[in-house]
Amino acid sequence: MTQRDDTSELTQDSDSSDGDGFKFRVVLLGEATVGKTSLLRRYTENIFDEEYKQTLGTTFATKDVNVRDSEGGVRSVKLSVWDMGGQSTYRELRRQYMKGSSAAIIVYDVTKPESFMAMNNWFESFREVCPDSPIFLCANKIDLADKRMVPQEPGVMLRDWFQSEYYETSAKVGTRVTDVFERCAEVVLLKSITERKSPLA
Ligand SMILES: Nc1nc2c(ncn2[C@@H]2O[C@H](COP(=O)(O)OP(=O)(O)O)[C@@H](O)[C@H]2O)c(=O)[nH]1
Ligand SMILES: [Mg+2]
Repeated sequence: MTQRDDTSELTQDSDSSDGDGFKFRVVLLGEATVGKTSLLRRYTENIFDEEYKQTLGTTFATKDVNVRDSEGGVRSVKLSVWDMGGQSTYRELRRQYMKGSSAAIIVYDVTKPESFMAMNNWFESFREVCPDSPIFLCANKIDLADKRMVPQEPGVMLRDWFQSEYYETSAKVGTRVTDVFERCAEVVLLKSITERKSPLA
């Protein structure tokens, strides 16, 4: 896992490609303690830590994903997934962090209704900065079935409202974690190829 604690080069890390390789920036959003860092570590390192360590500064991890394109060829996609820490309360920092993102994964904790209630704020602040980038919702911590407070229905409503995709995940057990990131890589790749074939400008 590559980690970096400063945000000075954020915009240089945006959607770009060299040769056959595609590189995309994806941001993790959502309230503190919903499991953003845990989802990223489960995906990139396949580990889980019960102990909560607040994310200080902004970090990212990269991972190469092989994605099948619409012609049946396999493309290598480098995802750099950004994980923002507690400074997300500063609006300007948050905007800098989101700028140039090809997609967002917005996470809530199914045991914490307030994290679900905050989803619209995250959605709107992302949409302001990235009007066309796809969004993926993670209803996380589904392993805590007996503590679950937010059922599937409101999650599906949010999916329709945001025109996003919805995943019920557990960073602890690993449920659907790879699916979210790989589907995200696929969607951003296909979108990028389509836009390149028919540039709007
Ligand atoms: N049971 C359970 N705990 C989780 C899950 N994901 C994260 N946690 C725990 O929730 C706490 C906060 O997780 P963290 O990834 O640091 O949240 P962040 O603030 O959104 O980055 C930690 O104690 C994690 O161990 C999950 O899927 N299931
Ligand atoms: Mg964190």
